[in-house]
Amino acid sequence: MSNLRHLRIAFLTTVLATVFLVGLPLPKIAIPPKAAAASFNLWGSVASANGWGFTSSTTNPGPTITVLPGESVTLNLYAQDSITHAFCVDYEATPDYRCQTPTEPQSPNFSSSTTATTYPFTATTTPGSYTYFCVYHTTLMYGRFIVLTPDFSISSNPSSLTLQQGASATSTITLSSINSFSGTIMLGASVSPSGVNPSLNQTSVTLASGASHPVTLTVTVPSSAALGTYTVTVTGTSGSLSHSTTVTVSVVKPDFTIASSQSAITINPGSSGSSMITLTSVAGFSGTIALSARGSTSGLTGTLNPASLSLASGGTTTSTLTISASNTTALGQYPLTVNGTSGALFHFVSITVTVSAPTQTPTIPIGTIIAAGGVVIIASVAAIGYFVVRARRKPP
Ligand SMILES: [Cu+2]
Repeated sequence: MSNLRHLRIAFLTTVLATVFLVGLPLPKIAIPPKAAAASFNLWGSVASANGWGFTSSTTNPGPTITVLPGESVTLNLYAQDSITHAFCVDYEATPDYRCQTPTEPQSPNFSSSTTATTYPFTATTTPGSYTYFCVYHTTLMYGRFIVLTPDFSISSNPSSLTLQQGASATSTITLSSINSFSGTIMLGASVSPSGVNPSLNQTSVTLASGASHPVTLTVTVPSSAALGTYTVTVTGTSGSLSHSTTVTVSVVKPDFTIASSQSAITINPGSSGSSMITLTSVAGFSGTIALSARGSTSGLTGTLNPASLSLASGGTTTSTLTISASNTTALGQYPLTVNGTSGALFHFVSITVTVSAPTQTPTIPIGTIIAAGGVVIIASVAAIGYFVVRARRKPP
């Protein structure tokens, strides 16, 4: 009985612990960026062709080896000519072709054309363009050894903002490490011409090697700001490195546009045609727009259905324009204007209306009339002849 009770307690404890652990968010484990590592196969030769190669085909100077500062480099060394060589990087600005170990990395001797001699070393942390060479065949076997300069990039998304007076919006500024850059970047924002206010949620960012970091730029437009275009520049500085990105800010008045699906329409006197009128909100406009149509002659009328529309911010709405010409409208071309009014805002669109005579039924060509007449005559003669013959045959 006591055993069963213990089991029950153990079971409940396990269930409770599981429920508790599952409910907890997973701990966020920061994974450090993988240390940069590079591997090269390198062949050396002084027999048929002097120099070095990433394949058994060698040249002098050899191929350029490019690495990151402090990178772990592994060389798989082969002697294409089976002669003894040794690889070294000369870190002097002007190479002296002497390997000053341990500051200058020197590989073991290698002489096999089939089995690689593996040589791992760590590249200098000082960026620059250096020379590698064979310890035994110096100027017959050398090449460029480049240690890239760490840097960072800065970019904005979106790179342009359209705002009305009194509004604000954000753009994401992204800082990214290039060539194993790590360090602190100081950030600043400026605007030209002055009038809108940029602000950053961080003024310094510490980047790890290979990492990216977003910063939020908020642009606030005072209600008194002049309409126009402003350029916000965000500059990041780290030591001697400096990069910037821009965000273009357009300050506009809320407004609307008016358009017609047809710019020209042809109708007959006494009939009608139609076109679709489209209203579009610009820069956050919202409100009621009254529509009216006016023809340049009394015989032409335009009616809109609906004649009053409410337009939402960022929206589009349509109304059907019906154009009618009276029976007495003189033939010709007339402009017809559709006006849209909302408070002090006014826009219009013009449509060219052509009032033309209805198309006539085509007249029958004279040849057809003559031919038809001929058929009638022949048929009549034949009919008369038939009755005459029949009358004669019949006995009285
Ligand atoms: Cu050599």
